[in-house]
Amino acid sequence: MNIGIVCYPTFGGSGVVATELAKVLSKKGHKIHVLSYSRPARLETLDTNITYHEVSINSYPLFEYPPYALALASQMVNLIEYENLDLLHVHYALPHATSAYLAKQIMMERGKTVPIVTTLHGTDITVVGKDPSYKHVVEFSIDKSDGVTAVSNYLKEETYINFDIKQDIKVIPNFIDLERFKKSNKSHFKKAICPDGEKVVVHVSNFRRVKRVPEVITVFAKILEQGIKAKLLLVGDGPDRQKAEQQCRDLGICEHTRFLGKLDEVEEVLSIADLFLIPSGSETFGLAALEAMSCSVPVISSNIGGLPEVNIEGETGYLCDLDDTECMAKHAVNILSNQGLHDELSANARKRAELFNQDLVVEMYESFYKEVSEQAFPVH
Ligand code: GMT
Repeated sequence: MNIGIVCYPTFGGSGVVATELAKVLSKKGHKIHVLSYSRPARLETLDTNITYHEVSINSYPLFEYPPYALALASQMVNLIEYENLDLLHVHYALPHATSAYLAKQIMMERGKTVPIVTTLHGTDITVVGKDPSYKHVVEFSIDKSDGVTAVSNYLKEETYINFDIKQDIKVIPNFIDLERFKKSNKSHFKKAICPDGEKVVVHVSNFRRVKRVPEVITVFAKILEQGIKAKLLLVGDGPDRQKAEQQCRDLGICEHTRFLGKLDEVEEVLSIADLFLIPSGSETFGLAALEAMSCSVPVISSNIGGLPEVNIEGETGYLCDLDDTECMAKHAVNILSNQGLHDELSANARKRAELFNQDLVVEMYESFYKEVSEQAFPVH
């Protein structure tokens, strides 16, 4: 198929999922056109089946707010018309689903139509989408898509609770490249970071408030208080980084904590991890947890959103109430001081990650594309 994929380019989960989907579909022989306002972080290498198109948005003295959604719709029209798209798949409802609806209407006036698939990822529903300033448009645009997917059962339910949507929503979870995300031998790295054989606790996020980075530091301080020799590696960057660094200084635990910044090869850090912490305040799926589990790392998470669909209590790790750092620290100490328990959880974590194998999940997208196309253009 000739597929257009629209996404945000930043380090957020929706951009990662969209880009990885583009790469797998291209390997399977589909022609992919990725449309974004800058090159997505994971679309770094040349791929003959993937063409990247940038939305150019010119400013004008009258525009205090340049109309990105319109420039995007106009570029979508170009792609549908000149690249002969069979289907347009937009990731994150706002404004992508709205621009896609507009592009489709324009094309219908020209006698051509193309099915639109919208994938709901997270804050497009749980935060921004239900904000009264956007709600009506988001609701309308999702409902007008020809096919809608959500990354977890939780997100599907949230969408029905918050919006008046008649469309069926198909749950297609996040997926993982099991070959890339697997525990590999990084003993040199481990020795350099942990010269005294300390345990390694890892957190990966964009350091927004929702990720609860200060709570990660609090849990880690409690782990140290219990006499566990450990290092905390924090991967990523964002608004809460300075606050977290200050917290480390205040707690006097800087020598045990390393802020590694944004990293592409997260799997290298996960390969030396003994435990992954994800205490998020909202998480529709938790791709970062899946990446850790795929590298055989037990996970301690909050029990909110879609996380219980990924991390299974007592099997792949533990889940605690939001902000219950005591509970998280208690389980962390237990895992880090009991090798048998650790080994069992890590084997289970990898096994569970295998259920989200990218080959299986991308096939789900392909069948959904087929289904949506057949509904849009029934064969008589
Ligand atoms: O909504 C966000 O905060 C960012 C969002 C995205 O679209 O980049 O991340 C979400 O999508 C990921 C991929 O589907 C999920 O794994 C994340 O759980 C989800 N983040 C949140 O819900 C906070």
